Amino acid sequence: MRALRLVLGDQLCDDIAALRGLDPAQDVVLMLEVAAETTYVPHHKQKLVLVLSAMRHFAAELMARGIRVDYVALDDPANTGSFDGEVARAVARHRPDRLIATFPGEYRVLAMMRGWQGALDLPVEIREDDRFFVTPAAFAGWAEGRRELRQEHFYRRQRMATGLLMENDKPAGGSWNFDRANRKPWPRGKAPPTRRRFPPDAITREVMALVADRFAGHFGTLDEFAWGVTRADALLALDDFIELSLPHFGDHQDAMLADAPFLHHGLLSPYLNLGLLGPREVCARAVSAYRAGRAPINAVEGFIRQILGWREYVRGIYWHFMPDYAATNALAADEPLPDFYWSGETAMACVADTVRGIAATGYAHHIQRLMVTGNLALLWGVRPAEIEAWYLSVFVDAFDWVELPNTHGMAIHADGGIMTSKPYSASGAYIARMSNYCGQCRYDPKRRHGPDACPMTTLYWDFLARHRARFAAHPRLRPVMLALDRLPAAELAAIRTQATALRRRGSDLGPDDLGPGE
Ligand code: FAD
Ligand code: DLZ
Ligand code: SF4
Repeated sequence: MRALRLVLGDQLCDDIAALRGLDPAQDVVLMLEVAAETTYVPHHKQKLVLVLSAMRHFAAELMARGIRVDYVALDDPANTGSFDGEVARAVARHRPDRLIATFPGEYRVLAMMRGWQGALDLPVEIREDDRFFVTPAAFAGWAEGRRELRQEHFYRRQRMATGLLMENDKPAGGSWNFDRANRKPWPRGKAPPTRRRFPPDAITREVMALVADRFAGHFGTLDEFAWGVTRADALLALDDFIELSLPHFGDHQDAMLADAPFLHHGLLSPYLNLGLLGPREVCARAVSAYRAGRAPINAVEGFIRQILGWREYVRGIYWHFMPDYAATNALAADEPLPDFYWSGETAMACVADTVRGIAATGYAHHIQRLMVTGNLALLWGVRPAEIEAWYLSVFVDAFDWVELPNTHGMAIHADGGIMTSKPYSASGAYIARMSNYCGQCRYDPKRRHGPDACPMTTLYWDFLARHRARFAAHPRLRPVMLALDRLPAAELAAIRTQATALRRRGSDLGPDDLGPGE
């Protein structure tokens, strides 16, 4: 046996760097289900099923092609429960002359990998993860010497570098960004689309039984599990998006609709992040739809920007600034995460519906993540590590490299503006504009204080007041700061008292609002 080739749970693609040059006659592929990875945060049950079932399907596909796979299952009695322990056992079993891995998606795992060469007395090759358009080194080259980093600049450069949606060196459609056309709420009375889902097969059902038994206390339910778990499924999901939803993606990208977790978004992040789809092929399909006249420019540009712009930018930020990045807390946020993030027990209709949807599916779309749960955590002042652990747990697509910058930087501004220049703070007025939640809520999004005041609105004005000094000079926040200054002192005092009471209670619900026995 010569090379032992490690494939992690989010590296499930035939062309992953660690498999390149594989000699089926001599090499062994190593795949590890380990307890430490399943429990270091209380992952949603559907995330566990997705990752483990996709790993099992991928291993079976490799084996069917005559490749030797050493697959350590979670319930193997000899399983030591960690990557360190299982890599060491596999090296003792196979006595390879080298270990080949692909650059992982977490700083924590990279630190482990870097220890293996010394600990195992074996050459360890960590290959670049070239599924991404931009390497960490190339991002560092771009970031070097810039006064500030902004996604829009990075994105334009990537458009030029890749030629995606470019016509004679000019952006297709005459503009780099069509966001202004992309802020329409969901039309009143229009039913949400029926998106393609994937009924569990025998392997998935077996993993569901394992997860139900072993991880019963984890967040979320399994009844509606219907994520694809193979490349073939992921390709069908991509077809579904391109044909059914891409044409509407732009218009309704920011819209939220109660009881409808799936609108016209991609629903592709689980597949992209696991390796079942590649970002290049996904972008190519979207551009082909545009060229064929099957999707408008505002939709296709908006979608390409998410993948070529935001996805690559957040990964660049992660590897450029870790490990120090995670420890920053620019807004000195120090409140515990309210329980309703897990229970959904709140009278805030927007939050309750979002948490309910996540529990049932492991998914929420970007605006729910940013402007409902993220905005509330920002305004509430939740400790960064607690809200980050929540995001890493509850979404089926959550891996550290993408979850952390989105939460720490974009949502709660804990990085002090490294990733985005200003916080995405908003009052209930934004949610009222972009959703039908407020009509079903006991609160009034316009009220800043008093029994009917929307907690988002109360906390928004309190947030502006608390951070007035930091944000007063920001050009885009100047109008709201002026509005803050115009609030009568007594009203601002009432708002701040109410915000403090919410935080002290840890919920919008008082003891009288909870049902019997609670
Ligand atoms: P679409 O809206 O259809 O977008 C298409 C694709 O673009 C997505 O599949 C995704 O791969 C990519 N994309 C879009 N926005 C982003 C972004 N901001 N960062 C990175 N990629 C992006 N995305 C994750 O993949 N994993 C996470 O753990 C994650 N955590 C987030 C936490 C917060 C607080 C916020 C605000 C955003 C987070 N995102 C995360 C980004 C984004 O919300 C999801 O990628 C998106 O909602 C996935 O659904 P979709 O495939 O339907 O996306
Ligand atoms: C998220 C996850 C889970 C739940 N389980 C496993 C596992 O058993 N084996 C594995 O290889 N990977 C798992 N992962 C993904 C890892 O936690 C981690 O995010 C990636 O290895 C980083 O590249
Ligand atoms: Fe959310 Fe406030 Fe609207 Fe209620 S009124 S749904 S809490 S934004």
